[in-house]
Amino acid sequence: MGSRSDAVLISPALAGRLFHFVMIKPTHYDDDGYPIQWFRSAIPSNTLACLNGLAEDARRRNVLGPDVEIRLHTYDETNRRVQPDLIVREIRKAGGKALIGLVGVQSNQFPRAVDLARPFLAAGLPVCIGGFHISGCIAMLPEMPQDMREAQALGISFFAGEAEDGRFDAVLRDAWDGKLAPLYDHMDKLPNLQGQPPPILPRKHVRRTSGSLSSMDLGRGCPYQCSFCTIINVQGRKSRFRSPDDLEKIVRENYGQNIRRFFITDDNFARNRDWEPLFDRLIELRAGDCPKIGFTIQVDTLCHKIPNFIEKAAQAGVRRVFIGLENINPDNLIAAKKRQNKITDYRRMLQKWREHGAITCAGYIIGFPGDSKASILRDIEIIKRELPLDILELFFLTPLPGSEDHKVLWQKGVSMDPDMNKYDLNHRVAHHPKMSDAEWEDAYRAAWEAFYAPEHIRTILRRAAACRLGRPKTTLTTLLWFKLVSAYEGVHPLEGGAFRRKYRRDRRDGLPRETPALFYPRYLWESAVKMWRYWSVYRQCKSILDEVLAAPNRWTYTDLAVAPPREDEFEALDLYHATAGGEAALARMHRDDAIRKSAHAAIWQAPATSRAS
Ligand code: B12
Ligand code: SF4
Repeated sequence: MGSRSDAVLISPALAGRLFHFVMIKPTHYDDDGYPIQWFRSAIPSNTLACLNGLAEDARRRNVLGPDVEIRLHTYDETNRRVQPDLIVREIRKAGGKALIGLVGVQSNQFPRAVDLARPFLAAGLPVCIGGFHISGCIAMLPEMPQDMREAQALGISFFAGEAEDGRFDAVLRDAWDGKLAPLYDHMDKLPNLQGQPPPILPRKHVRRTSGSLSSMDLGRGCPYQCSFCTIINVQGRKSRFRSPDDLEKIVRENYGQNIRRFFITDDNFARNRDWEPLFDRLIELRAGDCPKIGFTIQVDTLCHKIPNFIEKAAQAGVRRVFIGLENINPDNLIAAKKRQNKITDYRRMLQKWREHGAITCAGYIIGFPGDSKASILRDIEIIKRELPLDILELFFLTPLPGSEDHKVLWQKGVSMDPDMNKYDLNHRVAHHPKMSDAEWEDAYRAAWEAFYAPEHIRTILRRAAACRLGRPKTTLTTLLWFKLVSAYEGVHPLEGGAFRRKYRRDRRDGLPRETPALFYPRYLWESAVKMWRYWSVYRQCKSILDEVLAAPNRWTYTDLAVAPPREDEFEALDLYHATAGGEAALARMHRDDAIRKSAHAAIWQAPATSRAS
C-alpha cells in the first residue's frame, strides 16, 4: 500500500502537506454497457452529502495535523462524466497524496465502481469502497462473495457500516500514512446520529439536478422485518435520528442557497421515534423565515394510525409521500414477512394523505411466489379502480445482497444472476416458482403500461382536480416522469433524469468499443426518437389535463377510489374478495374489531373504582 501512495508524491514542494479526498458516487451500466448518466439527474445523492459533511468536518478539525491541507472533490456520476485519468492528472498537477472513495455503492453499482477503481489503482492511488453492497454482504453472508474477493485482490479497501462517530477520521489517517486496511468492519455497532456532521453538498451538485431540491437523512433504522429488505440488516431495527437543531441547520444552510425542497431519505419516517419534534421544528421554520420549504418523505402503511402524524406532516410542508404498499394480496405480504401491511387500511390511509394535499407514490413488488401474470394484471386493475393512488412504482422482487431473501437463496445454493449490475429492481435476477422468465418479465412491463395508460392518467388527474388541496399540474409532472422514463429510457424511473448522456469510450469492461460511425448516428437517432415520443406523450397528457381542469363537473367528480368509505365497502370491493388472502384479512379485521369493542365495553361496564385502578 505504501508504494501506491508514494507514486503520487509528484510535486516535492507540496508533498507532505496536501491530501486529496476524492468522493465519487458511481452509477451503473445500461443494457448496452454504457453508464446511466443524465444532463440533469433527479436528486443529489444523500450518501455523497453525508460523506462530504464528514470530510468537511475532518478538514475543519485538521485530523491529518495542522500543516496538512485537505482538499475535497465530489463527483456524482449520475449527472457528470467521471474520467479517472483526468482526475489522476489533476492530483498529480497539484501534488500531494490522495484517497479515492467510491461512496454509497449499491449492489448494482459495484461492477461500475470496480471498473472506475482500476485506473486509479494503476496510477498508484488507494481506493476505498463503501455502501450497501459491502455492508449488506458483510452483515448477512458467512463469507465474502466472489466479486468482493476479486476486488480486494486488486487492492481495493472496503468500508462496512456507517462512517460517523470518528470512524471516517481513521480511514483518512490510514490513507495518509499509506496503510489503508483491506476491510474496515463497523457492522457490530451503529453510531448515534445526534450532533454528527450533517449532510451537505457544494451547490454545483444541486445545479446538476432539478435545481432546487436536496436530500438529507434525519434517521436510520426500521423496526419491521420484511424479508426482501436490506435496511434492517445494515442500519438496524432501532430508530436513530438527528436532532431538530441538526435539521434546522441543514434547512437553513440550503435555504440560503435557494434550495427549498428536500427529500428526507429515511426509509420509514413514521418510525423515526422523534418524528414529532422534527415536524414541530419544520412547522416553526415555515411560520418564520423559511416559509416555502417542502418535503418528500417515505412512510409505512400504518402511519395514518399515529395520532397527528399526517396532520403535522402537512403543516410541516410534506407534499409527496412514498409508501411501502408492496402488494395487495395478503398471502404475498405474509410470505414476505410484511405482516404490518393490512390491505383493510390502505384506502383510509391513502384518502387521508389526499385530504392533506400530498401526492401519493406507492412501491409495488411484482413476482411474489403467489403471483401469476394474470393475477398481477388483475391486481393492477383493482388498484386503479379502488385505491386513490397517484403514482405506482413497480419493482421486480429481487434478492438484494443484504436481505434475508438473498441470504436464504445463497444458503440453499439457488441460482441467482451473477451480474450485480442487474440488481437494480428493474431486471429479473432469479426464477419464479410459477411463471416462466419471459412471463414474469412480460407481466412487469405490462403492469407499467396498464397503470400509466392514458385513460388512467385522466382518472388520476380528475381525482386531483376535484380535491380541494389537489395539485393536478404537479401530479401530471410526476406521472409523466414515471411514464416516460419507464417506457422510453430502459431504466427504472427512480434512476431517471433529463436527457441521457452517453460517451463512446465509456463502455463496460469486456464490451467492444463501437466505431464513431456506428455510435454517434445511433445516439443522435435514439435521442431524436425519444424527444419526439416525449413531445407526443406530453401533448396528449397536457390536453387531458386542460380538459379535466375545464370540465363543468370538475369539483363534483367522484369515483370508487376517492368516495368516502361506504357501509358495504368490505363486502363490495374486489380488493378484499378477488385477492389471495383478502377474505382472511377481512376476517382478521372483523375479529380484531370485535375484540376491541368487547374490551372497550368491558372497561365501561366495570365499576368506577376498578377502572381507576
Ligand atoms: C435515498 C435513496 C435513493 C435515492 C438516491 C438519491 C439520494 N437523494 O440519495 C433514489 C430514490 C434516487 C434511489 C434510487 C435507487 N435506489 Co436507493 N436508496 C436510498 C436510501 C433510502 C437512502 C440512501 C442514503 O442516503 N442512506 C444513508 C447513507 C448515509 O447511508 P450509506 O449510503 O450506507 O452510507 C454510509 C456508509 O455506507 C458509509 N459509506 C458509504 N460510502 C462510503 C465510502 C467510503 C470511502 C467510506 C469510508 C464510507 C462510506 O458511510 C455513510 C455514512 O454513514 C437507501 C436505503 C438506506 N437506508 O440507505 C436506498 C438503497 C441504497 N437504494 C437501493 C436501490 C436498490 C436503489 C435503486 C436501484 C432502486 C430502483 N430500482 O430505482 C435506485 C438506484 C439509483 C441510483 N442511481 O442510485 C438499495 C440498495 C440495496 C443494495 N444491496 O444495493 C437501498 C439500500 C434500499 C433497498 N431497497 O434496500 N435510492
Ligand atoms: S417497512 Fe420498509 S424499511 Fe422497514 S423493514 Fe420493511 S421494507 Fe424495510
